[in-house]
Amino acid sequence: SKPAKVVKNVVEAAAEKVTDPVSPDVPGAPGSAPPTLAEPTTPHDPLPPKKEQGAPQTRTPTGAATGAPSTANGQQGEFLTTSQGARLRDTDHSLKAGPRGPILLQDHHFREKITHFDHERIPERVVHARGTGAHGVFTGYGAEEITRAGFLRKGKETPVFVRFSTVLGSRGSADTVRDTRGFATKFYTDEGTFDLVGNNMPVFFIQDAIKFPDIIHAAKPHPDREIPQAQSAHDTFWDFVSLHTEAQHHTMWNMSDRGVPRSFRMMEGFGVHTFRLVNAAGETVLAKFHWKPKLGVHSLVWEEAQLIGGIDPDFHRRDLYDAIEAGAYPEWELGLQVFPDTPEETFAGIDLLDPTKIVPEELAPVQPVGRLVLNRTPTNFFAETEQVAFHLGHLVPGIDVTNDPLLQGRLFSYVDTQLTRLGGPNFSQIPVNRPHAPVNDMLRDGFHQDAVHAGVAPYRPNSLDGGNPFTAGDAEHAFLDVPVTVTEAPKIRANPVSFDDHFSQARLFWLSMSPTEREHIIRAYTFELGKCYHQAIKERQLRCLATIDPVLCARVATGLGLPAPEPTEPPADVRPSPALSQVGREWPTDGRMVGIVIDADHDLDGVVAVRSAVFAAGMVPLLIAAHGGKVGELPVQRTFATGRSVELDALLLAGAPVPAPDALPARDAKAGAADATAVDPRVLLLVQESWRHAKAIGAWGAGVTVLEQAGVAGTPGVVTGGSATEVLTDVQRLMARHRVWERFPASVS
Ligand code: HDE
Repeated sequence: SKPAKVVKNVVEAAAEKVTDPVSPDVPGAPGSAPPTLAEPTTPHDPLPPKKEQGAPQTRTPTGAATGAPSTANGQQGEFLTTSQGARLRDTDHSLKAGPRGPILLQDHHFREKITHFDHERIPERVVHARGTGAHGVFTGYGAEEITRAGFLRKGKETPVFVRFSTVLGSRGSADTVRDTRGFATKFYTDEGTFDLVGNNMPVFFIQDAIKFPDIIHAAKPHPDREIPQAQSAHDTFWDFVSLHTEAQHHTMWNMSDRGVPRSFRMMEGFGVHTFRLVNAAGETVLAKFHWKPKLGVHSLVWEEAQLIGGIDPDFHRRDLYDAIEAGAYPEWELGLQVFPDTPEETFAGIDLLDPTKIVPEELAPVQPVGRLVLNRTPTNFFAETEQVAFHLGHLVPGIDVTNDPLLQGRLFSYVDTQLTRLGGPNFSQIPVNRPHAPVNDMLRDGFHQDAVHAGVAPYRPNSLDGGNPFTAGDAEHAFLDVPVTVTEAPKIRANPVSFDDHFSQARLFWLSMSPTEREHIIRAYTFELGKCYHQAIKERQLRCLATIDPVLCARVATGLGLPAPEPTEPPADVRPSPALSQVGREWPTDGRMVGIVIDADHDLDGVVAVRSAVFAAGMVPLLIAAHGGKVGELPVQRTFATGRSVELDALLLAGAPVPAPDALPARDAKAGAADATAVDPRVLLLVQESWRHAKAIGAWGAGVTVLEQAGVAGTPGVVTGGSATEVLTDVQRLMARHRVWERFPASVS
């Protein structure tokens, strides 16, 4: 038989090679001792636990130092290089076979530049594609009694990133369309990232996530013509919501002034779903999240929204950016409606798991638990705003989910969509998505892996990496899945019976509106249904309105030229919630836009004074004149060609500009010479539009002539006075109410 093969230690084998083969000291040499066998690697004791093994955090989204070298890679270097760092001589000409010859395949710089460019775009979000973001800071007020979440502790400051969005439109669509707005907040807390992915409306179209593709397919442009863009005023949307009546409450919110916000800074935000909060003692409550804007909730009027869609489609994006850059930092208070965690999960008869229902604030007041200030615009829109990835499963200890079937479905959807949108599973390593808490996961590899993970044992249990990482307990701020009892029930595709009420809260909202707001709602339904082609759809939606309110139904029916149907069931007996109305209170005017029409001949001293007074009041003055550059010493921000009333919150008239003779179009000779005192028609348009949109208007001196020529002198909300600053005081008082509400027709009481 063959002798057994002798396995040698590799080290010894190597030693044999370099040592004198005849030396008797060498193992294996004739006359030497037999070889001793050893393991290929030397076993060692487990390492002591590592302090932490954070994911690579070279810089945080808020710019906080992490100790690691910066990866900032902008246009700051001295020389242009390739992506590999080779300095370039020329980036304007491709490498050709002679000046008139074909491009050579070997031109790596050409191919790198074009290939990268070809892949610059990523898929836009399937919903909420159009949005804008900002960084800020959240400060807790203290809420230990109801939740152990550390970021709500009194005085605790947490960096945040917020993204506001419309839902339906593509990335390049207009900001001011009638739509719901997203209000998503990423809190980079010490206990992990918490995402509050909310909207500016507290209810949703559907009660079960499985219906999401249906509502979105219905609301997106028609599949054949791909129109209309970013609109709900079309047949497929109204077809769906009139058939799927649980959408009627949310639809009512969209048709109200909430569907056309004045500014992201002037929107409420809502978590929509009910969450479960747990405190350090393990006690739980149910809760709904609310954002309350410091500037109040305000809207555009519909004509303004439509005009802005053409004049400045980036209106909301610009407004947020300009306000932050100007130092008028937008602010919100985070508030909680808190309910006892009972087995029924209801409050005052309202099912807390039904996302088509609100709990009126009069029944459960919103308790403030912290303050949000947005104080920094993104450095790079794509890197931050476009790549931010929210997920309502990003929870922290003290906040847990409930069984709301819409919420449960969302828990699946967000990561799933981000895998495609951000190209793989490692999007949490993109700077804006990196947690500020140390990360020590065992997720490995995959597309776009940015981390160079050390260690050999990304599994548990292990002995090779010292057994770590270890799991945490309560004392170490571990996340707690609240051990709620899951009812023993059969598997079933059904909703609780309480979800069947689709109309009572739509009526509650309607009854809570002021007469002016109701008038706006009537007009919105009439506009939207008037854009539908199918008679049957209009009639079906009118039947829904009849069940909500017969007056609403009758008015919309008149506008459509259709008979008003009888309600199929008597309108619900509900109590209004005055907190839902936007009218009737006064709010700070910080960051509001005040247009001032000037000309070289009238009271420039007064303009200097009023301009300073507008700044001092925390508002933004825009001087509007016939031409750009300067009038006297004053810089002009808008001309009669570039300025339009829709970007203003109030208008002041210091001058009475008449058109320069050569600016007039050639007239019919019979019409004779133009009236030398006739104010420039573009100024009259500014005044008349401001008036029609119920904005405060003030004039002094020559400006009073303009009011007269525009036909608005002496009407509500039009003030005159002896001096510029006196007029501004009155105008600011009117602005605190947002609009001169008396100017709107208010036939519905
Ligand atoms: Fe979303 N939603 N959603 N949603 N949602 C997305 O996630 C989804 C819902 C909301 O600025 C998507 O990353 C389903 C309610 C905001 O990046 C997607 C359902 C509320 C944003 C998705 C809902 C929201 C999104 C698309 C029904 C208010 C923008 C891109 C169950 C509480 C976040 C993405 C941002 C984005 C799914 C309903 C808010 C497809 C399935 C209700 C603010 O995952």
